[in-house]
Amino acid sequence: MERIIFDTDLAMGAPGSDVDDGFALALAHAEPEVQIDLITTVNGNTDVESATMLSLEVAKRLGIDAPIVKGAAAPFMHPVRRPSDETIANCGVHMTPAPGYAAAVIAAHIMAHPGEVTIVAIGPLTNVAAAIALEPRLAGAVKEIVIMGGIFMGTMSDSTKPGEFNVWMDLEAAAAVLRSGAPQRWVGRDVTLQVRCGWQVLPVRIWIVDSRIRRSVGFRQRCHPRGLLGMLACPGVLDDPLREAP
Ligand SMILES: [Ca+2]
Repeated sequence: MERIIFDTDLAMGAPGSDVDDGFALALAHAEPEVQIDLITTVNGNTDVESATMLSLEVAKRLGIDAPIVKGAAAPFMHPVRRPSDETIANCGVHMTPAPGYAAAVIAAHIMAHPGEVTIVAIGPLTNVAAAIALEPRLAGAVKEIVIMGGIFMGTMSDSTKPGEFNVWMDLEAAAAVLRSGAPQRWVGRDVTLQVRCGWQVLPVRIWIVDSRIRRSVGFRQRCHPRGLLGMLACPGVLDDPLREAP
């Protein structure tokens, strides 16, 4: 059994984002050999309040009972804090995350289970770097940190955001994780760009057909009506679910 902490900037179609984090969460939940111990949220593809609310909603719809703890609202050095998404705030979701702050809860959980828990980080690395700063022994106690981040053999097309988003969003946090000494596996866009999901791809069909996921997509469409149409018209790269690949 692979025990994981799932650290995410889950946005589920907030403007400028994809549904890949929600898909990744669903895949992790569906994998019998994966146990989700904890879900933590971070500012990134959306503001951390929206990411937390959407994570609570998606987890509820999928039947995931892991605690969800809110994390960093802004990167370390460059406060690119996403504005609160009022569209999501007005969707009528009123659930409360578990108490605590993500970095502290991550550090405490890793230290309580040394060598047993993998951190799967699919957003900016602010929470993970803060956890390492809070508890330097974490680097030797975490089983592995698996990261969707970076691009190693090429460049992105957007000159205003050189590199890959999760690293670009919080460079200092990414650097702190890199130099931490923790066992880590980076899966960059070099890899994820090679895997595109279209209608012909079976997992997407399962995703749409599965009633629980369909309801989550419906929620997304309710929040952002153009989002679902855009996704269907332009099947794209699902970066973060590739963290779940063996
Ligand atoms: Ca993400």
